[in-house]
Amino acid sequence: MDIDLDARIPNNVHLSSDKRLQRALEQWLPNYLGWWREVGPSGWQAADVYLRTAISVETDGWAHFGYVKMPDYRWGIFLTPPEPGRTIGFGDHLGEPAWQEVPGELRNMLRRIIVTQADTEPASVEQQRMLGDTAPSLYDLRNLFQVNVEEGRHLWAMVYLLQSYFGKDGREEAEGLLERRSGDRDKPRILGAFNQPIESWLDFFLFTMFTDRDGKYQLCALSESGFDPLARTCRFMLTEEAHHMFVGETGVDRVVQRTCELMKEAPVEGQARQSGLLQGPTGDVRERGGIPLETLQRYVNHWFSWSEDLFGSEISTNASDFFSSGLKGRYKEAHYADHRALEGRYRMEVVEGDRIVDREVPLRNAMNEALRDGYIDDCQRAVDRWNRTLERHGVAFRLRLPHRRFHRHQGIHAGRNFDPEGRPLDEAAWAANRDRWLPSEADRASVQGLMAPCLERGKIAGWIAPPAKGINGQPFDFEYVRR
Ligand code: BYC
Ligand code: FE
Ligand code: FE
Repeated sequence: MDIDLDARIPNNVHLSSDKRLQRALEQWLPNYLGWWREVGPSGWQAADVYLRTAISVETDGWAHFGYVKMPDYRWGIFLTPPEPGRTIGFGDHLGEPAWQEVPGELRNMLRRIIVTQADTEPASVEQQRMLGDTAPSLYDLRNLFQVNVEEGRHLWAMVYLLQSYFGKDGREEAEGLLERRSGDRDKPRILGAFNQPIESWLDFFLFTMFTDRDGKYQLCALSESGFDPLARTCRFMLTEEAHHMFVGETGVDRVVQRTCELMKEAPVEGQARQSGLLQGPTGDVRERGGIPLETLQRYVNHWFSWSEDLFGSEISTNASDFFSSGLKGRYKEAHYADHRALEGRYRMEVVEGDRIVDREVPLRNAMNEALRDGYIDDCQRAVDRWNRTLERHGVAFRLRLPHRRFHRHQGIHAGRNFDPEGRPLDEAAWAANRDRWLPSEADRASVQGLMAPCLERGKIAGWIAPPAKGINGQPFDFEYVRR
C-alpha cells in the first residue's frame, strides 16, 4: 500500500486522485486545527514531544518515533490494505461481496454508527485537556499527548468516511463533530461517558483503562462490517488503541504499587495481622501522599459503570438491525459457528418488579450484551493483574468490578438502584451508601490535592510508581517532552 506522506493530509487512499474529496478535507483541516487549539491540550502546544506517528500501515513500519510539536503532528488517513474478494461475514447478507459503496437503504443507519463512533474521539481530547498542568512525570505527559493526537487521528479516520461516502450530510456531520463539546449543557457529546469530567490523572488512567477498552470492543465489532472502508479504517485504529489501554492498565497498576509501598513504609498499628497481611482501612496512605485503595475502588466503580453504558441496551432492536444488515458484527465474528444468529437465544437476568428473573432473548437482540460480556471478562483480567500486585506486596485488600447492574444510566437497569453486588436497593439505601461506592466530593478534593506536576527529568510524583520500562526502548529518565 503506497502512502502519500508529502500530501497536506498524509494518506493511503489515493486522495490526490479524488480532487473533490481532497478539497473537502483540506477545507475541514483548518477547522480541525482551530478546534485543536481551542479545546485540545491546554499549554504545551509549542513543546517538542517524543511521539509515535503512523507512516505506514505495515506491521513493522507504522510506529515512527521522533520529536514533534503537537499542532504539527501529521494527522493522516490510513486504512489497512484491502482483502481481495472479501465477503460479508454475518447477518442477512452473509457471503455476499463486501460493499465498497454505501447501500442506499443502509445509509442512515451507517451514518449514525459512524457519527456516534466519531463523536467519542474529539470528546476524549476535550475531557483530557487540562491534565498537562499536573502530569506526574514527563513519561506520563508524553503518553497523554500520544493518546490525544491519536484520538485526533481517529476523528480524521471517521471524517474521511463521512466526507467520502455521505456527500452533503457527511460534510455537515463533520462540522457538527467540531461543534459539540464534552459536558456542554446545550451541545453535549452524544454518549454519556464522554460528558463526564476527567479532573485528575486518576480519572485519566481509569478512563483509558475502561472507556478506551469499550473503544476496542466497538472497533472490533465495526472491523467486521460489510461496509469495507469502515472495516479497514477500524482495523488500523485498533493498532493505535492498544497503547491507550496499556496506559490505563499499567497506570492503575503503578498507583496500586505505590500505595502498597506507602502502606508498608509505615503500617499503622493493628494493620499487620495474621500471616503478615496488611489489612483494614488504608486512609492513612493519603497522609503520606498516596491514593487509598478504597478511593481507587470508587473510581473503578465510576468509570467501569459509565463505560458499560457505552454498549447500549441489553435488549436492543438497533443492535439487531446493525447485525442483520451486516453493518456491525460481533467481537471476533470468525470464531462463531453460526454467523446468522437467527435461531440462538441469549439468557440474561432482568428485573421484574422487585425480583430478578432469568429471561431468554432472541440472540440478535442481545448483541450489545454479548459484546459487553467479552468486555467485562477483559476488564476482569486487568483487575486480576492489579490484585496480583496487591498480593505480591502482602496487602489483603482486593479490587473488584462492581456488578453490571450497578450505577447504570442506559439499558434495562437504568433508573433503578443496585449495590455493587447487583442487589436491588431503595432510594434511601442508595443515598446512604452512595459515597462508599462512588467518588465523593471529599475523594475528588483529596485526589486533586495530590496532583502537583512533577516535570523534572527522571522524577516521578509521590502517588504513583515509575513504569517498568520507557517508551520505544528509551529509559524512564529520557526527555520525553522538551519545553
Ligand atoms: N449514552 O438500542 P440502544 C471509543 C442511546 S468508545 C447516551 O440501547 P444501541 C473511544 C442510543 O443512541 C467506542 N446515549 O443502543 C474511547 C439510542 O438513542 P435513540 C464508541 C446512549 O444503539 C475512549 C438509545 O440510547 N463506539 O471509541 O444498540 C476514547 C437506545 O439505544 C448510550 C461506538 O459507540 C450512552 N452510553 O447501541 C476515545 C460505536 N447508549 O436512537 C474513543 C458506534 C445508547 O433512541 N455506536 N444510547 O435516540 C453504536 O454501535 C451504538 O450506537 C451504541 C449504542 C453501542 C453506542
Ligand atoms: Fe479512539
Ligand atoms: Fe483510544
